[in-house]
Amino acid sequence: MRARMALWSSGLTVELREIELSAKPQELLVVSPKGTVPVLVLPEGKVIEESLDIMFYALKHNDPDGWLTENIDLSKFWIKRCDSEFKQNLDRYKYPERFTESKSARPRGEAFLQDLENFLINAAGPFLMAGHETLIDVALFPFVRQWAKVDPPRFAELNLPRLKTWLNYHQASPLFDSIMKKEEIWNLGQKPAFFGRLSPQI
Ligand SMILES: N[C@@H](CCC(=O)N[C@@H](CS)C(=O)NCC(=O)O)C(=O)O
Repeated sequence: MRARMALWSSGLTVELREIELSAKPQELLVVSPKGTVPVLVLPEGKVIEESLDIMFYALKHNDPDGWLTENIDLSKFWIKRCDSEFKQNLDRYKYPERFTESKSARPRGEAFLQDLENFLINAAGPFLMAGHETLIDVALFPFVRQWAKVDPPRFAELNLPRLKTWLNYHQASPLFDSIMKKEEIWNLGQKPAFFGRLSPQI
């Protein structure tokens, strides 16, 4: 989701191959054996297989909304925390049956959410690092959204007013709306589907 948002913002257009994680096509595993999505294959064949790296690739190409302009090192630190410990807690909170220990996931994840709330308390405006949306907001928001959806009544009980406003802002944004369109599952031989806010240049 965050890779899509960065691609959309950058104005890059890519061929989109939507897959089902339960039926990963061989073509994906050939270019990226670890089998996670998203994966971006560049025209010269280089493969980018981490969503954050796709964000940087897109925004280094073009960053019209200034997502890379402020506090990048601090943003990277928090995104790393999100991608490691918060993501691990999210997986355990979402799928407790898949793990031997999952009880501590909720309090640990909620502590991370409280850290984000504190960030927003200290921030001048409704965004985490700057007076406008930047990389950290876009990179973290899909994970917070997933967390909130696991147990909505529990999330509603949490005293995180600024984080909830922040989450609602991103969920209601035209950018999020633009990238959430449902795509057909890709099949070899189909007419290419394109993704991007600008028309494909082919
Ligand atoms: N660190 C990776 C994580 C990507 C990831 O875990 N993606 C999930 C889908 S959101 C996935 O592909 N899971 C593989 C599976 O369920 O088989 C990234 O951000 O690109």
